[in-house]
Amino acid sequence: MQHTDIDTLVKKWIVDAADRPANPRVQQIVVRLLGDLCKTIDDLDVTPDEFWSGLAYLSAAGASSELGLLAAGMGLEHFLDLRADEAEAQAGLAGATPRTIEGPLYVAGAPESVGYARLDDGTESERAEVLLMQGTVFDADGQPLPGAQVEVWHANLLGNYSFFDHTQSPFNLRRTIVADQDGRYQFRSILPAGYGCPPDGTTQQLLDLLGRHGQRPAHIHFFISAPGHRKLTTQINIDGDSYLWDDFAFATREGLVPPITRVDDAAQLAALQLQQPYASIAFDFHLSRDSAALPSAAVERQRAAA
Ligand code: MBD
Ligand code: FE
Repeated sequence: MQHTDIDTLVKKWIVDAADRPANPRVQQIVVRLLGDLCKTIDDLDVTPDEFWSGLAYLSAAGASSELGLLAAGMGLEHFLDLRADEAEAQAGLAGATPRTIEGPLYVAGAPESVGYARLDDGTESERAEVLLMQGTVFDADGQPLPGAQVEVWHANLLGNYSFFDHTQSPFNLRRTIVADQDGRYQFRSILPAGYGCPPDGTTQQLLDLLGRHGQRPAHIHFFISAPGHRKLTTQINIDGDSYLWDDFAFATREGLVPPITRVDDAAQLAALQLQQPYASIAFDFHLSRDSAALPSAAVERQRAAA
């Protein structure tokens, strides 16, 4: 079939068949996607069996709530970041902390505190390395932003996230920290492990067919927000992880791999009532001013809330 014949068919099914007002944006996107899909089927001679197996795959991925994971693993969520970067550069915004993907595992409603929080509930203290992470939230002029919100979430030693992993306590390893009068935040937690896609899940099923692993390096997620500023969605990676530059979600970026310092000074350990050396990460966040030239950096998507 000719591509122009396919375009005619798709127009007939979607545009000409509309007998009441359509949402023009939805219509535009569906026409394009449907046309591209029909061209793929025709060009690659996709068999009916292959078509129905693809449909069954998407049904299963949706039924198991893995479509967000799939979007990350196929690079689509990172692609949205690249486009947001491009738009900001075109609007003349530069100098902020790099963004990187949110991922599918944020949960709204985490406990809030000012300046400091402990994220972990202590259940893994026997095996975990303690992490202290601290820094300042700055505006575009390098001025601290007291009251900025630092939302932080990360995995446990098994690479699992509370809420989705029902064995963890509510909001374990999730907090909202309000930056203090100097714009500073600090938290105590544990060094997380990397994440692996559920081995029997639909995402890993496709990754296997593509000859790819489903691993992420150890990382910590952040939303940083302050009135008048663009919301920052980012992560830091734990340096030294063997998947650091081999993330199945393509989220590692220059500038998001802070050095880790090991603290073994007796006085500092005693002050924290710790018997073992701990890991310390210093990391500042730099926000951009809100820009009238750009859509909001706060992305709307379906999220869990507890
Ligand atoms: C994660 O922890 C994550 O951050 C992403 C993007 C995908 C799966 C698990
Ligand atoms: Fe994650």
